[in-house]
Amino acid sequence: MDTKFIGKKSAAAGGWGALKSCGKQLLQSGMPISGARTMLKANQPDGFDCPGCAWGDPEHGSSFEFCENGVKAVAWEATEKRATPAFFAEKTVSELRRLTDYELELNGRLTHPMRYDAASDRYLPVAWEDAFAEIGSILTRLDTPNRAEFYTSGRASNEAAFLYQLFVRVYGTNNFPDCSNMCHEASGIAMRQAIGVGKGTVLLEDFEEADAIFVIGQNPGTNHPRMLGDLRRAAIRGARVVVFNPIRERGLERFSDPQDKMEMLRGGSTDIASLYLQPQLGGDMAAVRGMAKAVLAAEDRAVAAGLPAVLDHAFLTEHCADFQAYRAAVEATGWAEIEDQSGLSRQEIERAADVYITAERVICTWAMGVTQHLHSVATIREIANFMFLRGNIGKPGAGLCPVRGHSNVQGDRTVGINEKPEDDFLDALEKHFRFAVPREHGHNVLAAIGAMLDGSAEAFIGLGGNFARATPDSALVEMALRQLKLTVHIATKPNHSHLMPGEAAFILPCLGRTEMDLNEAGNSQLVSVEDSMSMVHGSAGINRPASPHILSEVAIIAGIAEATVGSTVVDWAELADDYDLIRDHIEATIPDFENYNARLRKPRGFHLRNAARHREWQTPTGKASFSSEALPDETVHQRARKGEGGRFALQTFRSHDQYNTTVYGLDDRYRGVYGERQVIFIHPDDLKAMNAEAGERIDVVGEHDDGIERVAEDFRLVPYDIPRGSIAGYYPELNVLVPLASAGKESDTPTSKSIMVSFRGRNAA
Ligand SMILES: Nc1nc2c(c(=O)[nH]1)N[C@H]1C(S)=C(S)[C@@H](COP(=O)(O)OP(=O)(O)OC[C@H]3O[C@@H](n4cnc5c(=O)[nH]c(N)nc54)[C@H](O)[C@@H]3O)O[C@H]1N2
Ligand SMILES: Nc1nc2c(c(=O)[nH]1)N[C@H]1C(S)=C(S)[C@@H](COP(=O)(O)OP(=O)(O)OC[C@H]3O[C@@H](n4cnc5c(=O)[nH]c(N)nc54)[C@H](O)[C@@H]3O)O[C@H]1N2
Ligand SMILES: [Mo]
Repeated sequence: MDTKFIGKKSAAAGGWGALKSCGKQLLQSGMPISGARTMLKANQPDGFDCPGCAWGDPEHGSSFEFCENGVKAVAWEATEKRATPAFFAEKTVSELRRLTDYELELNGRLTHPMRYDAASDRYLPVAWEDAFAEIGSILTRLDTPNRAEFYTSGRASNEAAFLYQLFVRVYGTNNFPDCSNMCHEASGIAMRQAIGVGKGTVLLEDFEEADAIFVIGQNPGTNHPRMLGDLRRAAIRGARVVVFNPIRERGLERFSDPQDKMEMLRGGSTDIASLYLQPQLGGDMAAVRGMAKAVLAAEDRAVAAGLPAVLDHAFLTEHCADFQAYRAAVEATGWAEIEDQSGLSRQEIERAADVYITAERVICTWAMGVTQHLHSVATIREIANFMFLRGNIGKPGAGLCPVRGHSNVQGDRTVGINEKPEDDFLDALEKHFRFAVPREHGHNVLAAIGAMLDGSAEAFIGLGGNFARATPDSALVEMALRQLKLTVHIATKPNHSHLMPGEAAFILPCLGRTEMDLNEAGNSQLVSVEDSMSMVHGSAGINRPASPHILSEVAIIAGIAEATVGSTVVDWAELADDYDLIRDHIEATIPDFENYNARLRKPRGFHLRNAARHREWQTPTGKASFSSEALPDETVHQRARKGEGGRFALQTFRSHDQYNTTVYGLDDRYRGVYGERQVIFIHPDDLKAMNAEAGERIDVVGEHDDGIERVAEDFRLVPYDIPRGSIAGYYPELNVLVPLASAGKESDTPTSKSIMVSFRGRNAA
């Protein structure tokens, strides 16, 4: 393979490159002085929760855990640059729309509440009271509350999210489209079916005891850098790390821990993966089924030879339902089908199964490479099946670990951001607050877009996030937002969603996690968040607010609520002035939050009980349930390979210099791409087969057959170590190619990792 364009393989992830990059980020973000002080308070008992990712914090959180991308997330929020009313006066909204995400981002923090003025096509400052009054008056005048959509991005604290869902339900709807719908929705659904709990079953400590860790469809080097520290420590003590990823991600190969002084001085690094397998896109269910087949075959051999069993029979008998049906399904799946669909050889899959069989304690982690496909729920059920075989749930050092994205996406769900709420929760709200809670299930992200497009939704309120850029079919969503009666964005920085104003449109600037949140009496307010390991802990900012004119998320929600539903059911102002009172309400309506206010103030917070971790199965069968689905008829990769050729299976992922739709910079250091984002990673032989040169520019054309033309223009082809037929490029630039009509079975998640495309020469058109 021509390795010229492939990122230099000798260097490890992390290390001096990471430190250098941090210095650069601090300078570019405009916060070099206060920066260092702010960093020292990230994820500390008396500091704020890092807004970067949802990985857990270590037991003794006293020494600062260094994380390059945490530094970026913090620096970008704590920037000294400001998007003031003068910034909005200078350009029309149409002009601002021409800026890239990166150019828009560079303008820094919002400082004033703004209202769109259609006559001048500009956002102008507005008084908070006027904004609240107008929003309230439009919302109350809608025919039904179901004509409004209330979006949440996963950064909102438990307190803000609880207050938000309370307001929306008092108002009268369950329309809660949420970033989770595009993220780990499939994990929650599959795990609830399999083990009765929609959350991961491991704690950080389990990583210290696991004999093997399977990392499927995830790039922690970029997206969860602190997880690499845990993988590295595991690798050093001899645990085996098995990776399934079509792309060779550098962080999963080798990692040099900036925390380890000796390693840094020696210029050394630690090998992370002991086995690195590169399946085709969407091939994981087949790969895991193959491993299960190998485990069952090993059991048969053991029985025949009179050797100790490979399966955990005690666990299977006492704790599991439907094992025999699963066994039959595995036997019915042939190796030819498994090899074809996974893109891996039987031998490779058997090697991975050997690691599993020889390990007493196994953890399996996964993220978007698993959840953003058509058959994600079935794949995660298959992962659970595989883990049941040797009882790898509910014992130390073992378990399921979906690695969450946004720092509080898990907490937001816990406190009620859910378009399909459980009856128990609604009953508790009704009893505690004494109002008629809406029972009809509401809209998720795709349903909300559908309702906006067909005119049945008229208002959009966004608690954070960048709805227009994070969702599929960008052009359609832009149109959908612009035809609404009302758009409201509660945000820290300007983004493209703000530039798609409805008839009445507001940008309401809020405090970020790093900033002090003071109440009327001048007392600092604490918020709380829940990480991927279900640890709930406090977070209090230390920086001065970006502007004296901005409010906390809680205060903004309370303002809108009061103007919309009044204060008879809930005294919003009182809650906004003392978050302890909000937590009292959470404690009164949601299980396992006993003594919330006291436990929250303990250094590491507290753990929300996970029944499956204790081998209590809250499933319909009362057991850990095997599923016995057949493999998908065809994956996107198998479909792309058929026909005349020239079709590819595209996945959209993150570069090293972005946080979702927030683009910090134009480099993707670990993949060797600098100064650009319009690239497509492709196997060198695929390049040759289509007579293309490395570096050639092409248009990427969507091949979803619904008659809609989707084109992403002007991308550069970059040869890369990726399976033939699979290609990759960055979100959100490629969201124009993600079809709204393609969604995961049961999860309804856009299939951002399996998009059928072809190329068109730049000169051909
Ligand atoms: N710095 C930073 N941190 C972040 C984020 C960020 O944007 N920047 N985003 C946050 C959020 S919201 C989330 S959800 C997480 C996302 O964390 P990740 O899930 O790591 O995010 P992606 O960049 O989408 O990477 C997907 C990985 O899955 C692989 N993959 C794609 N398709 C397949 C497949 O079919 N099979 C297998 N086995 N692998 C596949 C890709 O090659 C890639 O390595 O990170 C969170 N943390
Ligand atoms: N093609 C493709 N599409 C995807 C994905 C993919 O892999 N491929 N990934 C999906 C995933 S996993 C996710 S989670 C979604 C993410 O979707 P979102 O959560 O909607 O997007 P973000 O980019 O995280 O939102 C960034 C904006 O949030 C605001 N913000 C930042 N901090 C705060 C804060 O503290 N408070 C408030 N109120 N606002 C704040 C800022 O204005 C910023 O512009 O995108 C999804 N879309
Ligand atoms: Mo996410």
